[in-house]
Amino acid sequence: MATKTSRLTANHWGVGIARVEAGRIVSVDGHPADPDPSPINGNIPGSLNGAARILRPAIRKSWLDKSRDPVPRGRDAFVEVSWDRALDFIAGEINRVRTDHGNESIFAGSYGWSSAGRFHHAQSQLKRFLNTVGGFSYSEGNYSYNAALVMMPYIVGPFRKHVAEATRWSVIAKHSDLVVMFGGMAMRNTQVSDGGVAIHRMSNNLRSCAKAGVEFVNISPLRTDAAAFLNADWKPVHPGTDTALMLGLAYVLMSEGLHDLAFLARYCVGYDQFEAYLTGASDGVPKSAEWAAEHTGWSTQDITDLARKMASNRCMISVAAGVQRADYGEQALWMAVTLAAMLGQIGLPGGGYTVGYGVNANVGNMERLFRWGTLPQGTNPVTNFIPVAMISEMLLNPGGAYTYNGAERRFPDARLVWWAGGNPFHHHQDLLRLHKAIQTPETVIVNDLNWTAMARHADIVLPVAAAQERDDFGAGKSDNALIPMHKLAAPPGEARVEYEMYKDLASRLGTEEQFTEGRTPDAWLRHIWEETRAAGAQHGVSLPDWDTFHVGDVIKLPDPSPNQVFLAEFRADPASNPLPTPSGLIEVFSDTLAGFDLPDCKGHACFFPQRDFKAGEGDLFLLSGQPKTRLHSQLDNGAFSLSHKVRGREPVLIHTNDAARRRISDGDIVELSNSRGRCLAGARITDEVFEGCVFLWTGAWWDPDFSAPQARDRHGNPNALTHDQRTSSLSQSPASHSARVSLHRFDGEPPDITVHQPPVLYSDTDPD
Ligand SMILES: Nc1nc2c(c(=O)[nH]1)N[C@H]1C(S)=C(S)[C@@H](COP(=O)(O)OP(=O)(O)OC[C@H]3O[C@@H](n4cnc5c(=O)[nH]c(N)nc54)[C@H](O)[C@@H]3O)O[C@H]1N2
Ligand SMILES: Nc1nc2c(c(=O)[nH]1)N[C@H]1C(S)=C(S)[C@@H](COP(=O)(O)OP(=O)(O)OC[C@H]3O[C@@H](n4cnc5c(=O)[nH]c(N)nc54)[C@H](O)[C@@H]3O)O[C@H]1N2
Ligand SMILES: [Mo]
Repeated sequence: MATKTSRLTANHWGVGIARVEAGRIVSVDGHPADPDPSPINGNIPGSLNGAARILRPAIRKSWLDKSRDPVPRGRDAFVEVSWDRALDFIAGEINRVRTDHGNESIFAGSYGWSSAGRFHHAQSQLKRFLNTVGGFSYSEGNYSYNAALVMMPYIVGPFRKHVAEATRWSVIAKHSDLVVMFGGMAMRNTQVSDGGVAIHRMSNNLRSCAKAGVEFVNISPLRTDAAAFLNADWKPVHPGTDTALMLGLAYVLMSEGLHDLAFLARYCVGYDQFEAYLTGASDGVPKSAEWAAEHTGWSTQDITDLARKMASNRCMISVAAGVQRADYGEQALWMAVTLAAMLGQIGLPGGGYTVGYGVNANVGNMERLFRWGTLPQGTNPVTNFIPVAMISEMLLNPGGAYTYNGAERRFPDARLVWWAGGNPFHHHQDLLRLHKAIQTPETVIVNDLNWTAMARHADIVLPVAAAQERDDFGAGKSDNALIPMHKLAAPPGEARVEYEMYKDLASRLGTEEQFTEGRTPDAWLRHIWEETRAAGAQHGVSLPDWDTFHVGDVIKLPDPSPNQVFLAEFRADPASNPLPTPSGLIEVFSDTLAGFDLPDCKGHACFFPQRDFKAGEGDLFLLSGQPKTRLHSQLDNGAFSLSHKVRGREPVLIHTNDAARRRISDGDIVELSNSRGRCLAGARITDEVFEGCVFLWTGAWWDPDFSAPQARDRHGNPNALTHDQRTSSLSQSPASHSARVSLHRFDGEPPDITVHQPPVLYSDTDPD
């Protein structure tokens, strides 16, 4: 038992059981109890033992030399130094910046997924340490569903709570006739749940729906965004036009009297103001089926038919999280709520709307029973933060003004930037702009496992242990499993556990006792586990002691609400169970949002055409969803990720007709470009992508060739091409799905990929 289970590891994509030979991890397989384990585990051995692993602390050469003519960040060589030297530099920089400019000038939001593990969580460790030395500016929100986080509270209530309360798939199988999926429901994404997932339930739960005869409509540019066994009706829209389609559907409901006026009157406010927009009374443009057809590519008849079908069946409207990651992404969310309100099925089993099915393994499948123990981060005396997707904006406009969530705000003057557990050169848009923006701070520090593009933009690079190189436990944020995690191998080279490194740094700055509270990592794990046990006991769950748990198997707990129906209590009695909105009701019109008086988010859902489309950028829509072969950019140099590349480049899906017009064959290297940048990718020709769209997976490590036009990326990172304007001035969310590009075959000799090899490294003793 112990020999088998002592090789457990928890990853965001599932439990792994490792085979270790001569101190090295040679393979990681799924857990036998998992019906649908993720092959992403296959990336672990190659990446942890790969050439790109950071082995020693390193300092950017121009920074170390204090060069008057520095090589820009991201292009420079590095000098490997001792830990002592690196930590001395960092302690010196923290002291300099906080003395001369105040702690607000230390920016350490560090957005990113890092690794599973309750104790060794990279951001928590960094934040805890920095809080002992006066704090830091930070970031708020995420790249996943930020528009919902900011807007939903005004119109229905807190988004995260609502995702946890999503109607369960078992209820849909029993009660729904029809599921209309804006953005589909990509099975590839349900491999993942942050913090760890023990049982991948989505496939079986969706199969039950198919078996029960539930019909699915897949409104996504990718056919494969609906599992084949659902036999979904694939009816894509032009990207960015879901709101227009929903308006067309709403118009049909209204004009045929199919809307539920009793529901709108009892549970909503502001339908009349919205209707004035729908009919065109307020702006002269009726949002008719004909109008919607022009924008979306659907026929008038199809819009009319679907509206009637939705009204005459128990219908669940689903909006993929990714649909809001687009220009004016708030509007599709608000319009989905509005359309569902008009159908009047919100709060009924199998009816209403959900934003976020498919965004991870658990939505609609499972929820957490109680809160797990956690490493306390302490208190941050600095209060200034930025909306997470304004990173380039902040770096380029220190002290500058901006609008967010109805308030006028000011950027911090970030002099020292520290990133641990995230990769902005993966997650942010318009990477050439970010490359320029990140030249502005005085010092950039990055901790990572591998020489990612972000690590290459640092002045001080710290090599850290991977999740498989330290003891911990995993527990999904929304999955009910507790997973022992084992130190399966020693960190390579001089890589260290981050806690130990912060301890040494805190000792240099006089805060060691505050940081450690006298605990070793093992003592912290026991402490956090005892907190978890106590929380379990309050919920009637008896958990074993740490030593028993850590050598044992995964502990699975039941869903606290397996028959959950979203907003059922509100529907049953809205007076006793009001929504936490200003009116207590669903706000089809919001006085608060109207009062913000923003040009790009009004008092009700509106359609705005995409910016690139209006600006006449390239002739194809670029989509860039999550990759099935990895988590974002993590372990991109692992075997499973590499196995899907085309001649070393990230595959781009191109429709057969779009390829034929450009004389592109499957397996060709192609170049995608627009006014912001360009990249190479490997052509995969298919009828599974909507004609007029190209789909390039996210996560190929950015590999700019600074000798080529627009520093062409050799590898296929879509963020070489996306814009980094935000969804709107309300939520300032990322809008990565709204780029237009040109495409052609690349006939030159394709350059080698360099980013899976380390940068030029000198040793501290090298003369020069
Ligand atoms: N074009 C486009 N861009 C997108 C998206 C899109 O759809 N299209 N999606 C967006 C979304 S939804 C998201 S969530 C973001 C994701 O963006 P990120 O979360 O930034 O991406 P990851 O690749 O997960 O970055 C995690 C980094 O942490 C490192 N790491 C892992 N474990 C540890 C550790 O223990 N310590 C330290 N110090 N580092 C560690 C990994 O090596 C990796 O470099 O991307 C966004 N970007
Ligand atoms: N394997 C794997 N799984 C993951 C992740 C990963 O990196 N790898 N990342 C995780 C994270 S952090 C997140 S946030 C979730 C993301 O989960 P989602 O947000 O649900 O997924 P995406 O792949 O970003 O987008 C879903 C689909 O929306 C479609 N789409 C894009 N624009 C439009 C549009 O304008 N209209 C319509 N109708 N459809 C559109 C695209 O075709 C895309 O396939 O996935 C999680 N799961
Ligand atoms: Mo995400």
